[in-house]
Amino acid sequence: MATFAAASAKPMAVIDNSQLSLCQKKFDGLRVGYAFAKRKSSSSLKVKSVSRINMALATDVSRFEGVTMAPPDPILGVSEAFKADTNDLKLNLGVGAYRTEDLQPYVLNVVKKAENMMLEKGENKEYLPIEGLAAFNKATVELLLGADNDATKQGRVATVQGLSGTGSLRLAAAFIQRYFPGVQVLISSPTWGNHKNIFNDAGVPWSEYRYYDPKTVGLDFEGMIADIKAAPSGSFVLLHGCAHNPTGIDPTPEQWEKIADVIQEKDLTAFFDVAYQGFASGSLDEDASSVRLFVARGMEVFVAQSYSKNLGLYAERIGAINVVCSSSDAAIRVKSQLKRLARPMYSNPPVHGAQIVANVVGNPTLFDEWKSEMELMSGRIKGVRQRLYDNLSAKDKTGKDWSFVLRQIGMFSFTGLNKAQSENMSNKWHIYMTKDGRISLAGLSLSKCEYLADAIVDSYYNVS
Ligand code: PGU
Repeated sequence: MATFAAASAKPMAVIDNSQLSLCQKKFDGLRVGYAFAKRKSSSSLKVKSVSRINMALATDVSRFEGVTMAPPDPILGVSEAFKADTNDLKLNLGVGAYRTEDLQPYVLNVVKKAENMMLEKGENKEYLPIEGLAAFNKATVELLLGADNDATKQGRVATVQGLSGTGSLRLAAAFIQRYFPGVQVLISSPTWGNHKNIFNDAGVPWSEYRYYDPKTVGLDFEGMIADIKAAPSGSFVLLHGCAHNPTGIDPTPEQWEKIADVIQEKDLTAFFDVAYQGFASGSLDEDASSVRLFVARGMEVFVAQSYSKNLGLYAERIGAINVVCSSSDAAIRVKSQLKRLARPMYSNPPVHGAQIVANVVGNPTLFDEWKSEMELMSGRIKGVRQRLYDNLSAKDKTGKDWSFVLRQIGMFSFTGLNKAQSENMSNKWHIYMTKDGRISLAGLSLSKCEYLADAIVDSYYNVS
């Protein structure tokens, strides 16, 4: 009774302990007060007292006492900290979201045009089928594998529209958990932080393969191959299709061939996460070459796609999960099960982003315009990369080689700053970044490069 007594001294006088414990057995938490009040209001207890009891129970005793405070998200939480900072110098290099040179969010012109087309057509807001918008699913698989791909023509690809990259990965993880229980997924060390959450929550065991070599600030290819070779046969291997997050280091085409060899020899299955198609090289086709190489070999693969970055549709939550199978029969069955998993999770996906993608990819004029806009975005990032490198080289009088900044690709640079140094960047310089030392160059402007270089050099040399 201690908790109830603490809630209010006065009303306790009218409740007898045995009555309450009886109630507690039947009803837990807040329902105790409600049920007790209902019963008592028809008998001896005064309504006034009852309502006070209810108040006491409802306000002071929570069913959620055992719920602990979750830590802020390591990536999205950075934006919250940035917003709370009132200093004019502040810079948000946390989340991988494209900004203009004025550091403003950017809505692509092709997206605006596609939305106008949708308005003119008077598109409705009916439910989509569970697998998503047919025109989107056709466009997305063609963008990924190429228009004339054999796997698509033979009906061997199960494509289901997903809630952007994250939702598509999560759906595939649920599929793995259901059909391959206990089978592990190998993920790169390091990787995008949410990968671990996704597999943890889906109940899929995971382990890491070596990827980043801090000594060379490059790919630990030997380590990667050795770890993949050592995986139990049947395991899934999560690979970043291009623009590896957070390192910005991708395997070369020759290395991709060797990775495919090992995966094939060891009877493993590749699971590609393609969140940056077009952002690594500026070319949609070139950035899909890793996936296309595996598919051309006839290998079965999972591919999660996202349109958050390349079409700037972050908030529309549009993406897809594709499972390339060795037969059309398998693809039909796999798709049916993906739909079955999606139905109780979110029923069916949102339509707006799907229509935008279908209109852009499916319209040759808009498609060409999109490619130019993407070159513009990736070109701006390459520009700030170069400027940052120039500034770092000029500011750092020790002669340290900062050329890794130029070799890394995509939205990010993996600076090599440790947790304490990254914290110094935020606390002293008001530059917000993830604690693993990653900065998003998509959130940097040419004019801020010098300030950033000062902050990096200070943090690198003056904080251990
Ligand atoms: N996969 C990778 C490798 C990613 O980097 C991201 C986004 C996603 C999937 C999922 O993106 P969707 O928006 O769900 O399509 N990573 C960004 C965005 C912030 C976040 O963590 O979600 C990032 O800054 O790392």
